[in-house]
Amino acid sequence: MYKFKKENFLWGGATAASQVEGAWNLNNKSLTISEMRPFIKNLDRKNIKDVLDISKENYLKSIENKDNLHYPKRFGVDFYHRYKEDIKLFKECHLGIYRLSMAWARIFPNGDDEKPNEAGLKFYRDVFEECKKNNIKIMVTINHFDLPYPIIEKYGGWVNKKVTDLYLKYAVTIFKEFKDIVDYWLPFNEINVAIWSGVTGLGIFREDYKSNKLYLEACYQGLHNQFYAQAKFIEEAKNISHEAKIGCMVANSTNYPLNCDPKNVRECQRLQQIHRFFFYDLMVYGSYPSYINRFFKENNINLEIKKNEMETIKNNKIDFISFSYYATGTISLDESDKTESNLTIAGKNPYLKATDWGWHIDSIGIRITINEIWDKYHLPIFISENGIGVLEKLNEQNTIEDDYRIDYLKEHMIQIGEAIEDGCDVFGYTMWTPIDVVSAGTNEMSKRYGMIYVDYDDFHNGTGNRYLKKSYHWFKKFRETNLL
Ligand code: BGP
Repeated sequence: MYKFKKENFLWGGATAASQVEGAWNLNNKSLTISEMRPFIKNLDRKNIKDVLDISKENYLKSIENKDNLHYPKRFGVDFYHRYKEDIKLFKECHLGIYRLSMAWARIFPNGDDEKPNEAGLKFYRDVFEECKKNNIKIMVTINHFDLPYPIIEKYGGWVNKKVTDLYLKYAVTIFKEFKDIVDYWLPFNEINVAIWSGVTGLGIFREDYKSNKLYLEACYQGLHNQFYAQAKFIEEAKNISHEAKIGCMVANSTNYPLNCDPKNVRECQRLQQIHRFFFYDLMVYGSYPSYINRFFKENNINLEIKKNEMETIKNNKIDFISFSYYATGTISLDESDKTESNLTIAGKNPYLKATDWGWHIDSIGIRITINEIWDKYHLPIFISENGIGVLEKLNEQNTIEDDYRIDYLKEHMIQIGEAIEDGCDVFGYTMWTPIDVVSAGTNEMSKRYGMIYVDYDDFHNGTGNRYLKKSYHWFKKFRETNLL
């Protein structure tokens, strides 16, 4: 038995609006980019390129949906109508914090509306009040992969600096409205995903650019605009309330060199800088690090970066670091076996087992990652996503004996405990996810992460009823005893 020693540690769960809410066109909400990706039958789970790289034409076809395809994120798990029941279940297993995202499209459906949509504000106020009634703290992700489509149609996504203004209007509106009830804020989910999927993170279509170079340039420009938007939001929020706690969120794709050949070690270092550390470095130190400037130069990437934007970035830094951690991969310059890994492709690791989606299971990696991030940045750390996706079916007792999930969570939680003993300041953890949700990457309902089972299939057939898995009872007991 392992005793988790840190007191007042925040244990909780995370979800995202487009993966749980449903009610995609109710009460004035507009369509979002995540609701324009269809469910793909006969999907190759170990190669999800086709799902991620759907064409602009297919995105646009979804608007009229003449082909009658199923768009899972339009339905989620109906949290919009069932949130009271879900929050009650969260409370009963002692979740102390709930990380959820707000849908921009519920608050400013067209992006440039003059006034916020009252129905959208009311929905989130009701949800937040329900959390507080149940003694659950709240962390809000302001934007989690669901840019309203009208903003893409009219402005072309984040490559356009005008979107920064629209975002600020939205972010500052909800901050003013909810600053007294929300405990922590994350301006963007997995900000680095933009470099793997411009459409997901930035609303930028590959087809709109004549070459790879121009597309890459647009993605980095969009990212710069997000860095500035985040810093400007921090500035405005702190002017309204000094107390505001605002962090970043990065998809922490830790990779190891495949072996000790220095060529591979160096390549691993280079890619980790570009894919991971660049984001933390910029958001913690407030300037573009030298290695990314070299990368821009070598790839002929020219960005429009204004002096006042860099000043704002320099002067308004994050209070804490948060990241998602699911899996690790390997890097090698030689041709090596590849596998899927949270929205990216990674080299295989012969020492690790993998899930049905090819994601390596690596609990020690979370301790390594926390130590690395703490040593480099010395800012408090919050693990904002961690969990395991599995194919599951209810048994005759209407439950699931998900010992593999208990093992996964337990091993990762022990390693977090060890990282804290190493001296790292980690203050909380929200598992992905307390309840089954639609998958961000593959749009499947059947890729289940929850401790609570939801009775919907990939086509949203089912009662939507909630059932408790074995892990739910295990987690509840852990919260009562601190024993793992
Ligand atoms: C992260 C996202 C989440 C979540 C998770 C699991 O990238 O922030 O939204 O879904 O990954 O990914 P998936 O749903 O593709 O298994």
